[in-house]
Amino acid sequence: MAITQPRVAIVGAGMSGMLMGIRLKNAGIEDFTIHEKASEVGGTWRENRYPGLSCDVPAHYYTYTFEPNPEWEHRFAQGPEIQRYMRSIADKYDLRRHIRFNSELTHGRHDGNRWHLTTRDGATDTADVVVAATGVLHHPSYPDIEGLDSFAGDCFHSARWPEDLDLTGKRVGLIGTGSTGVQITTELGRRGQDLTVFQRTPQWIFPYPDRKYGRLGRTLARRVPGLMRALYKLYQLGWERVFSYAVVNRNSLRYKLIDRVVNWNLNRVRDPELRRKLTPDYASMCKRMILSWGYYDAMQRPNVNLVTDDIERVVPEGVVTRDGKLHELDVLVLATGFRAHDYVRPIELETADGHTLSEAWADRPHAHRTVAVPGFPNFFLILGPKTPIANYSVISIAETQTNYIMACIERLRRDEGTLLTPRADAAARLDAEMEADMDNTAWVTGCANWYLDDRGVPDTWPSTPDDYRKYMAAPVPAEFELR
Ligand code: N01
Repeated sequence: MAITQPRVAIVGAGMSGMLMGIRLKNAGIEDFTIHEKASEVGGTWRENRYPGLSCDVPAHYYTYTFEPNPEWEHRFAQGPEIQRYMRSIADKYDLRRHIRFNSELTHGRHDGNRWHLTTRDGATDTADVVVAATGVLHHPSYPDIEGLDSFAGDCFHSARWPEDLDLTGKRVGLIGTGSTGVQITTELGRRGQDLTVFQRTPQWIFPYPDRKYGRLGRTLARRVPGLMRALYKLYQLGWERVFSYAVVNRNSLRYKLIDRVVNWNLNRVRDPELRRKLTPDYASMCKRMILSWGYYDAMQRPNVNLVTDDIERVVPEGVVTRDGKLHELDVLVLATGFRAHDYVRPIELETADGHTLSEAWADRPHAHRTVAVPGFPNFFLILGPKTPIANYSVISIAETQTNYIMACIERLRRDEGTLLTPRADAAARLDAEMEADMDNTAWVTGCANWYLDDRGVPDTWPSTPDDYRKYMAAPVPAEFELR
């Protein structure tokens, strides 16, 4: 017996959850619910609203391939623009009637036939197939700094920026110099804000200029849709054949070229002492490459102060560094990143024989071809373990993954059997092959970065997006058990 009309539950109404909903609709499956813990779609673009928020992947490439957007206003779209795009997708594809807002899933149990899901407020749902689209950079990572709770002013994580915060006349402290910290610094620096940046590790910065798309450009894009397809291809080629190729081939000419550019960029910092403080002591691209045209300019402004002494503790008045200096502040921003390896957790999944996902992932999260987990039938992840996630469009990667998941669902609709589970031996073999390929990547050249798991092995795809698309072209029947 097959499941001709499966009921599907999707977790999360961000970019990838909505994409999954569209894929189901295209396949004629209307019986699905998207559980969204918040009250609006958009995921990361709904949650983040810090000053300077933008996407460092060009907008015309950070777009669903089937939904080019002539309304982009910047080469690197700003957060609100992307959120508008996400909302328009929900409306255009009539997804809202499938979304249960304020529905935070906490638990899923498979009874041998179907998944039984429970939400935080006790509501339930039942599904043949569950797809987790919960994002990667989602759970804020808070620093373990003595006295942090004692700070008298506003203190918050970058992903929890208060909606009505007025920074006029305030002394702002910022901990963290990742992509987020760099974007905040660039924007607040430009605005003339009194800003103290606490840097633990300097970053390599690739200078790529933003560009405003005026009315004429947007009209042209509306009238000539081929233009948007051409821009998608152009940026895809640039980002995937240069950045993504270089990061996994660190002996390549392309890597050396990028290395020269970031060194040239650093040398634009005029003050030798400031330049010294901003000079990383690790290879370029070891941490995720940061693209910014204005960061060093902001750093050189008189209203921006760079502190490289270690933070000793936080006190009500501000931050005390190891040299004993108190940096007095009114606002403290924690741009300290995310727990990138949690994936679908803390949602707990339990199989019919009582095994949990926490147990299966006790050593580390792992997945079959990044999207399915041995032992967990009819369960799929988008942007799961070892997903390619570097300097390219994660929308493009999610498109590849949702095609693969749809092919698995089509198998359930067509073939004899109702439970599809990846074989543990196939998953382990492929995982080992991926890990053996990490040596040539820049991520393992001796810096701390969020790709690395507890063993120091990158939890990401070790090759190019093109290779990933080939790897995910179609499910291999022998790698799954269908019962
Ligand atoms: O986080 P991060 P992020 N004391 O983990 C520092 C995506 N993103 O939010 O380097 C002092 O990169 C930490 O220092 P160190 C993008 O994929 C995309 O910036 O560990 N400092 C580091 O400087 C990105 O890569 C866009 O020594 C502490 C910083 O905090 C990912 O999100 C925009 C500390 C954390 O950097 C994460 O970026 C923004 C402590 N105790 C983000 N703990 C796009 O444009 C941590 N740090 C698509």
